[in-house]
Amino acid sequence: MFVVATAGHVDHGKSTLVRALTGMEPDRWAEERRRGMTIDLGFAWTTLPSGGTVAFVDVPGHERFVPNMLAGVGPVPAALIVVAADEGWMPQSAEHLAALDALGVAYGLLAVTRADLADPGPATARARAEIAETSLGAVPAVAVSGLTCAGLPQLRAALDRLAAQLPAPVVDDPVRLWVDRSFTVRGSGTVVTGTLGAGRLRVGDELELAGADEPVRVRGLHSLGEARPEAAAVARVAVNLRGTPRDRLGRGDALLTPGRFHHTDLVDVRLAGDPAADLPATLTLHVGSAAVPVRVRPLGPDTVRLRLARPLPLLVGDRALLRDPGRHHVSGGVRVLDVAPPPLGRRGAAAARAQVLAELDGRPDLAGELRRRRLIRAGALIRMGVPVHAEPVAGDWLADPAHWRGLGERLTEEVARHAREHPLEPGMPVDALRQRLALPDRVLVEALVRPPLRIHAGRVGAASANALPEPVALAVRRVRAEYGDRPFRAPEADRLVDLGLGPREIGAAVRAGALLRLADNVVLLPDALDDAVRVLAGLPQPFTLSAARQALDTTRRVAVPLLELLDRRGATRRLPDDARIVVT
Ligand SMILES: Nc1nc2c(ncn2[C@@H]2O[C@H](COP(=O)(O)OP(=O)(O)OP(=O)(O)O)[C@@H](O)[C@H]2O)c(=O)[nH]1
Ligand SMILES: [Mg+2]
Repeated sequence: MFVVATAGHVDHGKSTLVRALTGMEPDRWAEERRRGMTIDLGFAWTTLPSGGTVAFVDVPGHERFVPNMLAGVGPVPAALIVVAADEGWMPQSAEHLAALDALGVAYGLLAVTRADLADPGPATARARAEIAETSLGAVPAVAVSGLTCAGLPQLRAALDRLAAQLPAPVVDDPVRLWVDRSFTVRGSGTVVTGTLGAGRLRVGDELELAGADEPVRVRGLHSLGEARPEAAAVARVAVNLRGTPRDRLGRGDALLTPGRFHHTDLVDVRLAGDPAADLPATLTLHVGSAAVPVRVRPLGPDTVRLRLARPLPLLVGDRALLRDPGRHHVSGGVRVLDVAPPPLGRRGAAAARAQVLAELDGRPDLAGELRRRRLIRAGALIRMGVPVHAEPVAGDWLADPAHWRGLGERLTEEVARHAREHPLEPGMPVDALRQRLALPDRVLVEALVRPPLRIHAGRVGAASANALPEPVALAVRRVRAEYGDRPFRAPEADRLVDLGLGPREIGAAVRAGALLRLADNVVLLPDALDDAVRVLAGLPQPFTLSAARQALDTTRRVAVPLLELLDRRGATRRLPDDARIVVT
């Protein structure tokens, strides 16, 4: 299927032509038929000579209904421009064409209607000249009469050729279905319709609806008036939503593949064509089927920041148009450059931002995004419309390579500085590092730690065992030299002071495994435990505290806590009479 929107001045014969081509009535409302004028969008379809299907979105031509017209053409990439032979080029011919141009519509056909009433030549020449200046370029023209049906076979053939030119839809893309109509069907509930330009919908799918906390579920699907289990782009679809009240959504809302779109009320855009230095401060932004008031803040010569009155699911590269509803004037097309732009707080920030924007063209650019954002989750980029084809540095975090290298260097410096300032601590706490480097997630700190640094017990420090601060390491070496051959003699309190081993130093040495603490101010070298078990095993079993003290050649000050530690570790067992045995 391919979808074409009509365009053209009021009464030039758009609906008559659609009716003649399809046999269906595009003017759905009684009021439209009574007044002979289209007010809102109409939908009709027919089979072409090739066997393919064309669906029409028929738009109103009256200037009052231009917003409805824009909701119809927004999501549709091809246009059937209708000009009456007897009236020729008229104001809404021009305004509709300006809208198509602003949206960058590149595929179209010209039908010069009412050719039974006047020579179609002049109207055709003028219209083709006007159209040639726009994104549509040179388009084929067919003279027709909706009354006599003259020219309809040629128009059908031309539609077939147009269909063949259209780029193939991307059916793997996420769905963003702009709602153009919503209504209630008795017994089924809420139904919305739209033009599915990309992706695929299935009955049972869960979709996201902006502003709704809960996902909505596809209960039924219709396309071309028939129920279907699935519909792939391009298609006109009617979606029945389970359990969604009718007042929850309407024209301008979008049904989305969950998690794939960023809802934003702030975008930086490039103005197409003649950038208007005198752009009004408030305009209406039309994108998809949505129309949202925006405040315009000029940045560069052809770039502006738009503050939207409500958030929309926009992507980098989206085309939209700005219109001044008061003046009935399409101010121009825009291309979305950034859907999550930085705030402009500081002086000079706007000028700096303008320079950044000057480099952007609306094509998603991963390397550029990383350079500008430095650190961002892959999911956030995907939701902006930037495909991610880079390895995360940690979790789903992506980093600009230069920034990441810089962070690694800063981490090393911070750890070294921390070690100098807190020589007795076994490294810098991961969370302190995270704050210091202003990182949003501790997995990033963990990923930045490289040998010889390592993470141990929530701290980042040197990996080697001699990670002990030098004064403590020296003191431990002296203990070893002095007590190596009397391993169960612990230095007395005053000796510890001489050695420079206060409680904090002892704590550091114990954490590093360089000393063994039996009690306050009672420390041994760490191999003493195994040695003690060996000596005690050589005693007649069971043995008394006093026998142990003698065998170990030590004092009660050491022997009591040492045996208690051995008990706790299960190396010795204390019997009811206070004697012990070595557990083998
Ligand atoms: N003689 C003649 N009359 C036509 C032809 N096409 C349309 N008309 C008449 O022109 C009038 C307007 O036609 P519509 O098809 O309603 O025009 P429209 O472009 O859909 O108008 P809006 O939707 O209001 O913008 C009607 O009275 C039609 O009968 C044609 O090819 N020949
Ligand atoms: Mg009409």
